[in-house]
Amino acid sequence: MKTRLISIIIMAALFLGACGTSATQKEALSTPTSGTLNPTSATAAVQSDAVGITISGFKFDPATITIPVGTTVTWTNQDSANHLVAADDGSWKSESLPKGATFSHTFDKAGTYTYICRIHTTMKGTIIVK
Ligand SMILES: [Cu+2]
Repeated sequence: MKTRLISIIIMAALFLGACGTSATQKEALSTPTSGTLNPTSATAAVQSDAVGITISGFKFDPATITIPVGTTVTWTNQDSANHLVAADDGSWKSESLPKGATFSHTFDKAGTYTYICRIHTTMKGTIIVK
């Protein structure tokens, strides 16, 4: 009789232990999921090989940046007008970006890349990749 009671207690303890483990796993799994729901802040916080350029007042800010090879540059349009970022050599270009929209390009080769806004061709920028 006593042995049976002990085995029931052990079973109960194992059951509770199993529940505790699965709850912890659920929490661990939900953490990256909620992170991907907010890509803007997650990208800024985690990736050190990423830089941002603001499009504001019909200017790229900063207009010229120097970055290491492999850096991802993200342009964010803060103007009410649409802008379309495009490399002078035609190797990459964004869509027409409305206010608040972003465009990203990763620079995998060293070189000096000049670009313009296709809509307002007086807007110019330079990315120097080293
Ligand atoms: Cu523009």
